[in-house]
Amino acid sequence: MSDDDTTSIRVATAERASEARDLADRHLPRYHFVAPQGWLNDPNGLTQQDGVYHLFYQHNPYAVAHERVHWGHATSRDLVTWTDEPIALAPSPGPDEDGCWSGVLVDDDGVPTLVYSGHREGHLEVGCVATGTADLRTWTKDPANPVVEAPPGLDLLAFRDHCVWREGGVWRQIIGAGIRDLGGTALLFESTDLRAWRYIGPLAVGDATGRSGLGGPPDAKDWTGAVWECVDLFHLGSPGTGAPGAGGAEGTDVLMFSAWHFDTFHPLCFTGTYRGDAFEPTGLHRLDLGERAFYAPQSLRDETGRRIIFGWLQEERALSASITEGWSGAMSLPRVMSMDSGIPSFAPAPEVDTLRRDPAQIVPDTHPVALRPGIEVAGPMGDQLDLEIDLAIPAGGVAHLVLLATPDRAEQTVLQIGRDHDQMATVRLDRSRSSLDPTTWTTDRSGQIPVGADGSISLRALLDHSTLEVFINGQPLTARAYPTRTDALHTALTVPAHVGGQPNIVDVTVARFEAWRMKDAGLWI
Ligand code: DQQ
Repeated sequence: MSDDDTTSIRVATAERASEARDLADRHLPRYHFVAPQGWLNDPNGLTQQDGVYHLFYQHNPYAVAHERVHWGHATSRDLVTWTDEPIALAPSPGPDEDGCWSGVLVDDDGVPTLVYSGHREGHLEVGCVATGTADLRTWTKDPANPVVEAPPGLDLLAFRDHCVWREGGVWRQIIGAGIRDLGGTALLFESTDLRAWRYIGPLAVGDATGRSGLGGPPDAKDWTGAVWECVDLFHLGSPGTGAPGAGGAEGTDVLMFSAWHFDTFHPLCFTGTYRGDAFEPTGLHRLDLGERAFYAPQSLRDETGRRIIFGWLQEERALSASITEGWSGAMSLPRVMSMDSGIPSFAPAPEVDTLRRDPAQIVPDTHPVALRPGIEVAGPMGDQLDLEIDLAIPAGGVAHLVLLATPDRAEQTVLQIGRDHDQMATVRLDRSRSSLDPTTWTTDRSGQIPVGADGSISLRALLDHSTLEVFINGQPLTARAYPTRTDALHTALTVPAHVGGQPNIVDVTVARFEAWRMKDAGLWI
């Protein structure tokens, strides 16, 4: 963009920032990143440079609508407090005239370079590049755009989103796509200059039918989808750069993608081996049991070597409510990804703990409590909380974490954990009474989590107004809830008296229950 464009967008940024605070509603998260105003979706261009984290994101500053999407930009030194930066990319006449869609930032021998998808209504997206100043604040689109287009001869449903890395002296990238009647895919390309790209072939292909055993059928929570959005390939779990192809024998390669098809939105990953021009999957994993509430994740390897992931927390209420409030979409908290016995495992980055205040030991670890069916332990009041709970659930046992509840339970959001297998437990988020507002979504979210032989469950729940991020034995479940009553602030841990209509006779041990209120953080203007 020219200097004039940049200046006018900076002014607009300051104006929209101050308006944003006036527009805040009770459902606006206070310690998650939200855009200064308007629309936010995918995280983009994640990087850390000289200690500073850069979070770019899909953003419409002018309307609460997924239209004419820009790249917003924010910076942070601690991953939890963010400073608004000038808009990085805006649509302009040419291949991105209707939107600058998702992409990444790479260092091209000292030249910061964005690789992103140019969007024009009615066309498949095309790959574009823009180069930046050293402070990553001002970006110039390359006159050669588009630099990569869908390869001929493939019947593609979509072609967009980029993962770019340096390998063996050349650039490689995968672009998300979907091949009609086959499934989602990541198409592999190679280049010496980030401008001229040679198509190699599909790095991996999903199974839209779900009949091959690679993921479930179309209604399954691990269906690999018709299209893969936001593909991301990296090596996890060994020393080194974490770049694809740079991993040793230790650890695993990971191919992360968001499976999409009309009303299907869920993030998945394959673990396996990237070798030559192919990715051989050995395992398929759900990245979040909350499906669309944690969508389009992108990762970065930070300067300390951690694999950090952000995702887009989509709204789960009527768009009209978001329009009235003037904002839509939040960024997840930063999650650190690791492997635990062959399964991807996630935890909030420890930086999140710096937001804790007012600690409360509801059940100290020195005095565990055996909870009989029908008995409950009251937790803290609030909707801006961090809870840590250690439980031991014997076979057949069930525990409920109740959040955002009114005293009469007319509104409540209930996380149920049931030890229904030796080594697994089923987690289910019941939102049937989350809100008296009938336009909010009530769909259950559920899945299985690993449990040790002793039935121990380690649970962390981060509640920030309408956002809920829960981590249960390393498996995340993200959801949105929008209670209407001002007294929907109660929390409790309980063992239900009945399960599935039958009396429950199994006690659950609460080994520890600690809670904190959380400070405001997110975006500092
Ligand atoms: N969002 C972007 C696309 C991507 C989708 C457009 C995923 O590039 O495929 O805003 O949420």
